[in-house]
Amino acid sequence: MELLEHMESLAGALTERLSQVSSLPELEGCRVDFLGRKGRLAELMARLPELPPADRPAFGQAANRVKQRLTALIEERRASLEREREAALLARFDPSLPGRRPWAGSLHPITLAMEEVCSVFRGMGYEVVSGPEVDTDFHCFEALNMPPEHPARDMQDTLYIRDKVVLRTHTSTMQIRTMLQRRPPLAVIAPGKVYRRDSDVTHSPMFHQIEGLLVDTKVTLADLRGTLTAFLKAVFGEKTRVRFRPSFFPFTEPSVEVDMSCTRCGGEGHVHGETCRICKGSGWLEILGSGMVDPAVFEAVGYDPERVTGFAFGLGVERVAMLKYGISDIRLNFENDVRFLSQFTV
Ligand code: FA5
Repeated sequence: MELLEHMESLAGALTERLSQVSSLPELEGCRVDFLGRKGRLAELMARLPELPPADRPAFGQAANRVKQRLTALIEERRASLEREREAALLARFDPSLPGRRPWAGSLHPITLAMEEVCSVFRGMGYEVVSGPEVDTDFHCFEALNMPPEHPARDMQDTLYIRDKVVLRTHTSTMQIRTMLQRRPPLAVIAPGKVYRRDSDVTHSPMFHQIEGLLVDTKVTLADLRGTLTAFLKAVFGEKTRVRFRPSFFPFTEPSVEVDMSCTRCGGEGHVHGETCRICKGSGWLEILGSGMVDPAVFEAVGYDPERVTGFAFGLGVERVAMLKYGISDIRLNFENDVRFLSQFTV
């Protein structure tokens, strides 16, 4: 039975081939050659009809045996190739190397600055409040002493949702919302996002403000000065100098803008003989707007301006973060580049 002998010889042929196989893809080629649908075993099986019927059962049994043997040989070689591959990988692995630290997220510089400002005011007894970013014309302008034709509305490039509904341009909306909900005395700060049509290295269309409002009887401009000076020294250091300049906001009278000594040159205006690039040589940086709450605002919320007085202020959080951490371009805050973000820690 020549066919049977031929088949029995397959194991020997495979053993010989396997001794030359040195990789898993080569082994797969070898398996296809011997055991594949058009492989050597299948070819012999296809010749079964050539045999006399009496010989066919023995041939079929032999074929099964050979198939098992070939499969076993291939699996044996596969196991040894896998062991070799693992050993090669382990040979390159140095268990004495220090491990890699898992990457951990960090708080965003804006969040850090916001937290710091809020914690200073919490320490002074202020309560943190929040309100909607989409707000009405009434809360954003009208109740803040900016009636429809008021020229001060042009000071801010407003994004409208629809008629009389805006993306708030400042957190001063929270002055109105707070006073409509509560009776004095009150002291709140309101951090949050605000929106304006504005975009360059120091202006972003979405940015963060923190509004402060304190209302009681007998609140004076001296209280405002003391509070804001203490706040700026707490955030930027005891040596920080603060100055107050007359300004204008429709919702405060008098209004004052607050400057602090430059964080880079310490108020000198120059660093190593060169003009300071942060304050442009003036030694001062504008940091927030503030003032005594205008009597017209008290009237809009039903407070008696004869009985209560108060002060309000609003500061840009990006400004605080940029000065505190030395960030030169406001847009870095919004690009989500972890190489930038991971530099800031508490
Ligand atoms: C206001 O928004 C007033 N509501 C502040 C205020 C509150 C005054 C209470 C009086 C009483 P102003 O438009 O100046 O004011 O904005 C305040 C701060 O927001 C600025 O000093 C600046 O730091 C920041 N700011 C303004 N526009 C942008 C912008 N496009 N991108 C980033 N920060 C900005």
